[in-house]
Amino acid sequence: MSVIQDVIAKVKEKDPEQKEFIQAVTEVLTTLEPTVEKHPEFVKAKIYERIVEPDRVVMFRVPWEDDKGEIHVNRGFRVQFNGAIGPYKGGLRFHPSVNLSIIKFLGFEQIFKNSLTGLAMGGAKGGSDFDPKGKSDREVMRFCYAFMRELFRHIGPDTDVPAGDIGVGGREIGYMYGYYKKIVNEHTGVLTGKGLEYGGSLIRPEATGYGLVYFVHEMLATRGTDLRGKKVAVSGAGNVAQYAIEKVNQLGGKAITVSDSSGAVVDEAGITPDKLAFIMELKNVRRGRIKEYAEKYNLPYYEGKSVWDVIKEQGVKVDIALPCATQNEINGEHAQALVNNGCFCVGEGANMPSTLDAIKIYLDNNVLYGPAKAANAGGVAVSGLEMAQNSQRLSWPREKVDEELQKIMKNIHKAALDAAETYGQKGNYLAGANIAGFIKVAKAMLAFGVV
Ligand code: NDP
Ligand code: 2IT
Repeated sequence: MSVIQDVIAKVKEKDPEQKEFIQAVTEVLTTLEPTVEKHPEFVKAKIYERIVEPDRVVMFRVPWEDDKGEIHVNRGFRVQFNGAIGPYKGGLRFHPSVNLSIIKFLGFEQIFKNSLTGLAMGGAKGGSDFDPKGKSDREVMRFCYAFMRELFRHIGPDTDVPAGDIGVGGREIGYMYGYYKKIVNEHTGVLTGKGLEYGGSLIRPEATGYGLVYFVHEMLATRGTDLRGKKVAVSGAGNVAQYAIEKVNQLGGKAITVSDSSGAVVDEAGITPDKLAFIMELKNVRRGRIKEYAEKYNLPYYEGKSVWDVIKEQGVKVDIALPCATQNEINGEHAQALVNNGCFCVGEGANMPSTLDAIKIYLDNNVLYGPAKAANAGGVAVSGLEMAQNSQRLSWPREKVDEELQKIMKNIHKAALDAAETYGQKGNYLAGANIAGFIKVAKAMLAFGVV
């Protein structure tokens, strides 16, 4: 058995119930096969064995009181996966599905994503099985305080800097930052995605969605085309989806789908800026359901379906797919339907939105496939720029941050293509991104000896 296959087998044996983590390890390690031959020093130092084991896992109880005074207990997590190239960095997810497997998969992916940005950031992820849906602002506030009451002792501006993810946006970061500041008595860049008034960076809210579309723009250029006139399927209606739609519009494309966890909408006329403003108000202010979008614009609404179900079942034609909701939203059948309906480019806004079967279909059909850790790295990249601004005690103008973001996405695209070619996988962004992200971290680990 190859070194790589042996490591994957051991991960499966050790934690057989962690299916998302096993999936992420399989996806990354399988593409690292070509590095084994070129780097016997990695094999000797057991880098492959070491990189799948987190530096540490913190799990804790989060008790909080609802508006009626009833006590609830949730579980909190922070997985500090790999700190070889910088302080731990990665988001916090509040969603009822959160468990150790999901946080480990996200933390593992974050190692390579953060490395690809070219900034000094290690990989981490955290969160809770708390469900913010239907909770009052005060309840969310009390939960965030209770979560930070334990998390504060594990983080710090040079140790570990969390940010947002599903269910954690500006509101939650505000409450967590306010509580951290209160108990530690320091005004410091311990979280990113902060409000502009207290150390946040311009363009951070936009960064993941914009960065995704910048990456897609780079991929399209390799085939001599661009976004103009392209029909784009976007899933989700949250932070990443919203700003992906905005940038698609700005670059001349037409976003024709949107969804949430209750259902999906197809809008063949395109989600124009005024309709996007409606979605933003609906989702960010009123915290309502996407069904209202279908009702307001008199469009068909597909209850209980994902965007990918609808494309498959209704035969909707699209050029580009941007999954921006959650992991494993596109399976093999969805991927085949996308290909059959003319889709030639997939850019992953969400983390691990495609199953291993779906990825195989993209690669077999010569789809331009931008994997999450490359395509959605713009969010954490601007988080890195927020950290830099906090250290300088300066705020950069919007244009400067956006320019840096564009540069970083271009660099990631090039690094992935170059690594793919060097390691005999020409044009394969998945292999290229994994290899390029891995090499830097592996070399740092090697330099430290056996720690
Ligand atoms: P939000 O919470 O802002 O939005 C998530 C969206 O996806 C919502 O529309 C939500 O529906 C939908 N969704 C979430 N879970 C499910 C599910 N299980 N089934 C169907 N729909 C679901 O999160 P973000 O936009 O920040 O995150 C979206 C994805 O992007 C995630 O995979 C995240 O890890 C990834 N990502 C986020 C980054 C960031 O900077 N925020 C950076 C890089 C990646 P509903 O409204 O019903 O909850
Ligand atoms: O998945 C991700 O990259 C994020 N949720 C953003 C992490 C960050 O630290 O900005």
